[in-house]
Amino acid sequence: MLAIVIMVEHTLVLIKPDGLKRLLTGSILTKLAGAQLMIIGAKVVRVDENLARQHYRHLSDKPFFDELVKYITGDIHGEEFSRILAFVYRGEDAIAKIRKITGATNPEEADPTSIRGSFGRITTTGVFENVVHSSGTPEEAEREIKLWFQPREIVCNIYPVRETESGIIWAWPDN
Ligand code: IDP
Ligand code: MG
Repeated sequence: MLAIVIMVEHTLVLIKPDGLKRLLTGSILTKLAGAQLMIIGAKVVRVDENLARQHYRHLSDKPFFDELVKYITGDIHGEEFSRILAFVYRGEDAIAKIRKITGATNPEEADPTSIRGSFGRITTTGVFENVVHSSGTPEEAEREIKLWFQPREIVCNIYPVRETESGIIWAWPDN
């Protein structure tokens, strides 16, 4: 008998400050809906420098890192747009499906029908303002989801939790 294994995955999507400033939320969510996944977490977040540095810690040795932190905290786009929309998507093959719709990191190399290919740009300071973030691997997704969301903010139980005096937290935060 042939067994078919369906890999249900979770992935973090962020709409970055440029996406919000340019009123792209509706267009982005419409493109993401093409993946036919389920949204199980959603919120608006004011990103401080600590969260930005944690999120992009794998890039801390890059020459563009400080500009990247300014971009994600909204420093470049002004106080009103110092925020990000964060989503957790769930479903079969979710990571690859969302990455395809997101497009390549460099907006000039991204498929023109992808989100980054349609809406991204490279600033004069060299930052790839590519409108959205999406997790690249299951390990990255788990680290990022635990960084951006508390267990109670997600409507499914996706990772082990533990109870403390101050509430329910991730059992093994990996940040
Ligand atoms: P990803 O967002 O496609 O996963 P990463 O390598 O994880 O790509 O980089 C995170 C973010 O850092 C990118 O989305 C982009 O905003 C910025 N970035 C990455 N590489 C460069 C670069 O070479 N120049 C300028 N910005 C970059
Ligand atoms: Mg990445």
